[in-house]
Formats: sequence, structure tokens, C-alpha cells
Amino acid sequence: MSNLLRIAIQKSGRLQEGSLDLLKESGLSFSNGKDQLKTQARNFPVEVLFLRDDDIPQYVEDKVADVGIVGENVFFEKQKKNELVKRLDFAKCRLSMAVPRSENYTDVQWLNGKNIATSYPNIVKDFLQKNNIKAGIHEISGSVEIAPGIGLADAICDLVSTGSTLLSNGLKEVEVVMQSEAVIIASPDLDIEKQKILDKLLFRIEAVRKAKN
Ligand code: PRT
Ligand code: ZN
Repeated sequence: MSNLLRIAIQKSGRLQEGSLDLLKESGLSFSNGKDQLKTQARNFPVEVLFLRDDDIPQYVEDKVADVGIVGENVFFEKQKKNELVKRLDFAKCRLSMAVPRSENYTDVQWLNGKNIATSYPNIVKDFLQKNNIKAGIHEISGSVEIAPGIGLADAICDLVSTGSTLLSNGLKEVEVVMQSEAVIIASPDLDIEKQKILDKLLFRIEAVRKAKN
């Protein structure tokens, strides 16, 4: 077993830059080369693995990585044995229900008996259960916003930040299911050495945050 803390971050996408910046601002330095699978910090016992964000919770549960940086939405959807260690204040968005603009949406009961397209079936299932609604869930992995227009679903549940994607697809946001931001997740039983490295890193992250405010 190596005494490096292995941190999984997104290989490319909306979380990648913020995740790397966070580590760099915390004083870690890396030899550059974005196309690699992993890289070791020069001055801190950390190794960074570059992965698809959706795969990170599983890698952390399997202890291939010790910690990971993912959107809270992915953390909750994947339902793995991971702990949410820290919210990071970037990649903020919300997971929302949206329906065609022409619909006369009154309240959440409108969803009863409808079909909802989403990439987040588990979170949607919980939301429907909490609100006592019976609706169909149609899982699709991308371009969820086109589903109502092509007759695949009555509503969607998808990530929103500015809302312009919904707007340009003739949809309106009607319910916020959850707020999300980038978070650090960790395996619940890290060994003492790795926990110490993580604590040191968290301390630095907090110091950077305080210095910014
Ligand atoms: O390839 P990989 O699987 O690693 O990446 P990915 O395509 O699954 O994820 P990516 O990079 O798109 O998003 C990673 C994470 O960023 C998400 O899980 C969220 O936690 C977070 N995030 C923050 C967002 C957004 N903001 C966001 N706006 N993820 C997606 N979007 C989408 C939104 O659904 C819409 O389609 O971006 C589009 C623009 O949004 P509007 O509302 O500004 O139009
Ligand atoms: Zn993804």
C-alpha cells in the first residue's frame, strides 16, 4: 500500500478546472500534461487520477481512489458507500423539473401519471416518493432537454445553471429538486496515514477559502 492519498477528479468537463485549481491553490504542484491518466504532486503526498465524473463514486467505494471531487448531484445519484466530506463552492447548479412552456403547471401534483426523462433516476424516484407522486421515469444519459419535444416524455429533470438551455428548448423550470455544487467525497474508512493527509489538505483548502473572503 502506498502512502499517497489518491484523489480522483474529472478528466474533462465542468469540474476539471475548478478541481485542479483547488489543489493548486492549496499549494500542490504538478508536472503538467493534461492527457495523462494520473499525476503525482511534487511537494505533497497526493496522486491525482483523471476519470469520468460518473465513475468516481464507484472508484472511491472500491478504494481505487481514496477521495474524489464530484457534483453533489452525482454523489447522491450513485448511492455508494462514500462520505460527503466538504462542499467546495464551485460548479453550482440545481437539479430541476421542467415542463413545456405551454403547459398549465400548477403544482407538483401535475406530475402524477406523467413520464419524466432524466439522467438522475434515483434522485427523481426519491423526490416523487416524498411528494406522493406516481410517475414514470425514463432514464436517458444525454440531451435530456429534447425529450418532451420529440414525444419521449412529458417533463424532464435535469441540471440547470443559467436556464438558457431550458429556454431554447421551449421548457420552463417548475420545481427545484436539489441544489448542487462540487464536493469532496471519501471512502468512510480511510487508514490513519491517508486520513492525516486528507486533514492537512482540508486545512489548506479552508485557509485558502478564508483568505479569499
Ligand atoms: O465526461 P464526464 O462524464 O466526466 O462529464 P459530464 O458531461 O457528465 O459532466 P459535465 O462536465 O457536463 O458536468 C459535471 C458537473 O458539473 C455536473 O455533474 C454538475 O454537478 C456540474 N454542473 C454545474 C453542471 C452545470 N453546472 C450545467 N449547467 N452540469 C451540467 N450543466 C448543463 C445543463 O444541464 C445544461 O444542459 O449545462 C447546460 C447549460 O446549462 P444552462 O442552464 O446554463 O443553460
Ligand atoms: Zn458524467
